[in-house]
Amino acid sequence: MSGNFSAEARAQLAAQVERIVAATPARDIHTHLYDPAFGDLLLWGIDDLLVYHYLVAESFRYLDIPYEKFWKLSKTAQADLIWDALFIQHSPISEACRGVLTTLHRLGLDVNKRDLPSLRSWFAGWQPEKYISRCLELANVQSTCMTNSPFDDLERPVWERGFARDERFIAALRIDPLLLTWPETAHRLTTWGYATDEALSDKSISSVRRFLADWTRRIDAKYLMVSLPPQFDFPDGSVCSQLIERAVLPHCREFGLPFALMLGVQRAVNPGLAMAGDGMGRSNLAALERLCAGFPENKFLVTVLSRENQQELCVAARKFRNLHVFGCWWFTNVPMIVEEMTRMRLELIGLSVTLQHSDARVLDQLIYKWEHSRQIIARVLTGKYTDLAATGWVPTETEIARDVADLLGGAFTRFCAS
Ligand code: HDL
Ligand code: ZN
Repeated sequence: MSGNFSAEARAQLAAQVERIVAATPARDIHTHLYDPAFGDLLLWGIDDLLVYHYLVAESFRYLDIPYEKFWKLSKTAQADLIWDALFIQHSPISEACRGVLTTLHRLGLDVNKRDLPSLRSWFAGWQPEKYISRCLELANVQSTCMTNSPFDDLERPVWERGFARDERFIAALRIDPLLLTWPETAHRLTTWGYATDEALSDKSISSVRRFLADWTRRIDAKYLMVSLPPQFDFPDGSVCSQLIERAVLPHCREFGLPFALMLGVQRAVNPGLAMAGDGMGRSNLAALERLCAGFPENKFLVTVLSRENQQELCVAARKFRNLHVFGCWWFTNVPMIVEEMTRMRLELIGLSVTLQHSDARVLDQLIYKWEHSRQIIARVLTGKYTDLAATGWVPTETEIARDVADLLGGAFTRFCAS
């Protein structure tokens, strides 16, 4: 089949890749989901799907209700407003709207009825435990990494009480308040028994190290994570830089854990929108290169929010084997950019990348976020394998399955173990 890889052969290859991508379980390496032991912190069902902050932001483009009035409404009333604005008054063609419909459709519901009350009664019939398995099965997700913050007053007590873990929910230690709001965090650490002063004395640093070690062990964290603004630089003498260099990176080396950086989020550009009010900006990836070069014993898991940063990130990954690129984060998780990023990554860094994570906040979102991503990954991979076949190199079923497993979490697992 070299040279002229026939149209029929290409169609067979496309079907083969699509089947393998659909059948390969994914490891979802960043979500905001919770082990069922956290009770109501694990969001699921039609109303949580509708009040997802992506849809809140989009519905406010049509709603003239004051922000404060909206936030005082019940979740059901908020969902009613969003459903009417984004699904009834206008066709639900945005990625976040389409996602709700994909999820409902895959659950076997007839969205064409446009009947929100009947959708609600269907969800009322489910228990969380059973529904978790249903969603993971439909999404073909074998495990999800949570976003676990000791600074979250609702989450912390559950960890302190202890609970039997659901092994499908993996922990990741989120440390934004430590790096971004040090003065307040120093005070909180002191009240928790980690005596720190605002000045980053050696005593403070060792307290921070003890805090990180205690929580890493308590939750069995698989990596540490922080999201950073476009202005992030390293080193720049800031408290953030010093805490990274003197506490976080030594801790990660001691425990053999990656440090995950999510770069480019501009928090609260519109505070009235609450969680829906964050924006983005282009990051300075020279800071990342200095981290990777300066700390070759550390492992960096990185995703960036700006489309304009994606090529630089791929090139940085070509330079530093201690850098692992992951996911199409947040505002890049729309088909036109996912397709571009997926192709760019395969062409620039091959298979040593984790193409996607869901960032799901609502359990049922796993179904659409992975359905939409798998469609694109299969399409782009088919194109790349077709390019190979044109040289006479036709990938075998085993090779394709191996490659897809790598792209959907296998490469991440090896990177963490390296
Ligand atoms: O900081 C993060 O982890 C982001 O993913 C935010 O949680 C954001 O609100 C989000 O959910 N993006 O998908
Ligand atoms: Zn997230």
